[in-house]
Amino acid sequence: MSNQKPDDSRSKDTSGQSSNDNMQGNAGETHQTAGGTHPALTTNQGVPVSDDQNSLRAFERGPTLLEDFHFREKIMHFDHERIPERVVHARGTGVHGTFTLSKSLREYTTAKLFTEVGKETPVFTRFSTVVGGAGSIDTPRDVRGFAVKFYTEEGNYDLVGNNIPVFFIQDAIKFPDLVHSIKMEPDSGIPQATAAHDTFWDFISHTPEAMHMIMWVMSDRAIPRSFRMIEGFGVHSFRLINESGESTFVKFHWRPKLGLQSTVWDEAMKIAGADPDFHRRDMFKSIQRGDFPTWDLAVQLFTEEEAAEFPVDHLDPTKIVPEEIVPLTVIGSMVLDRWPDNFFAETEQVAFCPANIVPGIDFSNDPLLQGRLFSYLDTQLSRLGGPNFQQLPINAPKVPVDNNQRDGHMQMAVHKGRTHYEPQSLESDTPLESPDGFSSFPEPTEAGNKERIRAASFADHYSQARQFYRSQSPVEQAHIASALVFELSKVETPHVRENMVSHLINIDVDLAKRVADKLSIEELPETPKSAAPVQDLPVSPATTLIGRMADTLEGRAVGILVTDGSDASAVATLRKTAEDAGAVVTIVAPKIGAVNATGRHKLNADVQLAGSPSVFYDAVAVVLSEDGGKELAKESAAKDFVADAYAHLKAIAVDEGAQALLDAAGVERDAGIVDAADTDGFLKVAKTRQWDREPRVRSLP
Ligand code: HDE
Repeated sequence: MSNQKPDDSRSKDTSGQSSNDNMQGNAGETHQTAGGTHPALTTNQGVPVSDDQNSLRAFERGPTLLEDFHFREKIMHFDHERIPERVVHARGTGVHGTFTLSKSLREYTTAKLFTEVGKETPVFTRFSTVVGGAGSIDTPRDVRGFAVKFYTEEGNYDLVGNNIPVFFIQDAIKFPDLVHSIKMEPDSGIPQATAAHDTFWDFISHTPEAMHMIMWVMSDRAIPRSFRMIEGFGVHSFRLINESGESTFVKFHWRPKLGLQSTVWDEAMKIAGADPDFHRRDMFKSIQRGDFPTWDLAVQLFTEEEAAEFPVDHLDPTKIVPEEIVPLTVIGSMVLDRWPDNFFAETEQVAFCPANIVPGIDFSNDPLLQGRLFSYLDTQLSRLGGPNFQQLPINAPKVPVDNNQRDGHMQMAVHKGRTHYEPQSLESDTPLESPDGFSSFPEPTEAGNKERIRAASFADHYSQARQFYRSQSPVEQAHIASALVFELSKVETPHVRENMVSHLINIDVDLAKRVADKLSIEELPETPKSAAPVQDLPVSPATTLIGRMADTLEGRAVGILVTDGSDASAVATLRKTAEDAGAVVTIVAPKIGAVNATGRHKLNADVQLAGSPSVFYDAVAVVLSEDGGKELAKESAAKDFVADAYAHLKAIAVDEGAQALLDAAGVERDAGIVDAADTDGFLKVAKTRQWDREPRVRSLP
């Protein structure tokens, strides 16, 4: 056998010299390489390592020796790099930022973050999907988590919300069932990150209280365009407690400055393949370019007496308190402006808990909230491996922590002193309770029987589902119907589909008929008896999404498709117009780098066409020479680029050369397709979706 080794400059040769010999040295020393100055590589004991390329061998082609402590330590650490992912909300994206108060709630609360106008509180916000695993796609139809940790001067306050203001169930005891039904089925392990399968709809069809949430989840709110364009809701009612000890109920709302925006379903599915990290990347890039997403924080405030007049029980988390009944008051805004230094240390290890509240805020008796107060603390124990996870930098409050809790797995503090109990008389500087510390609101309680019970005031499961559906625009109603058809058509068991349709009858007969028709259910099934009369509540325009879109290109993306021969000045004008309107412009071409445009101009193509479909953009332009148009008309990626932009209701600016491509893609001109030279016209249509086009591109139920 030959002693020859592959020519690998990083492998150690038989002369005994390491390629990194110039990096040998003592801990604390530094070394120069082409890449700059580097500290010495050490073991976890701080011992400098001389060779990190080769394990220790008995002889040149012999076995590896167990005494190689550096190898064992390195592999041992690697073997344990993963921690259990979150049982729900596993896939998430976290960003640091600041909350600034603009209106004092002093009348209602003593919590300093909500009373001192101008006060800036650091925050860490994590957005997530609920169903999929940590490595799953960003754009499934799903609820988005919207969890904010406020590092206040009175300790950490977590507002752990979602982008939908209600929830599937009324009692936390049903949460494991809900989640078991929606996650992949346990025998097959499929499907990932979607509710579109039998077990979820089976569970839901036996859970009428979920119907209101189902309307929201089937709406376009569940397929957002960007985390930067979602609302956030605390969902439950909480209490604010003022200096006199008086309580006011509060519901929290986050409202994005960029307005709401969704994708269309076909687009969301295609994004999933083209860029599974679509939302994470969108957030990362916008922070990188200094385009910091901002939300207003608004509150709905009401008293116990006012709540008694609501048509629904505000303690029921399957209900909203419509903004039309209790308007929103904006009290401050949150700007997210700093990407974490390390994904694992921060986004993965952050531990939110709705029980983390500060003096001046308290819980309501919402039974879902009450269950959550236990669950989050409990789940962190297995996810983060012990009771000291609060000491991790991302979880640690920015104020001193001082108590008599000691020891435990991975204790980071070195506690001093002799006593860790109280009361005691041996030491002086030990922590004591303070009168201004957190105290629970002394809510007067009604006497009653201790029993497993659902309040009678929670019995109306359909009225707000109906209210939501009827509040939507015709386009949005069609999307709800079509989402239900999509989901239920993935359900293989006929009676589950029928049971679901039977609930829809109680919500809106027309909706039930539209869905039944597409599922070939010829006769509407019998309607389940509603436990409470279904009310025709007044519509709530605040619940629509299209009505909450901002008429802007700010924070949006425009893709311009070019190839050799494209008109450089037309591209430059379009680019400037879109950028001046706040959009990020990307030049897409069959190859990256320089494209030979007209007038011997070179156009710098940012991305390659095959890897950059039009689903990445909110509006597109196609600027091609006649030859370029004919050439691209043969490319399926180019045809998909325009056909998808058209099908996804996007504005398209085109020049004459683009016509051959439009023809090949079967795209017919309409009001959303404008001349590339008409920049004002393009801006106008690019700021929205071409809803009128939809009936021409897909048959909606
Ligand atoms: Fe959660 N939820 N949840 N949830 N939830 C978790 O805690 C739970 C609910 C929400 O970015 C878990 O740390 C129960 C409503 C968000 O890290 C777990 C119930 C709302 C996140 C848990 C609910 C939420 C979670 C899993 C029914 C909106 C992600 C990992 C009573 C108001 C936080 C973890 C992050 C995470 C339990 C319902 C929001 C298991 C028992 C309603 C945003 O503790």
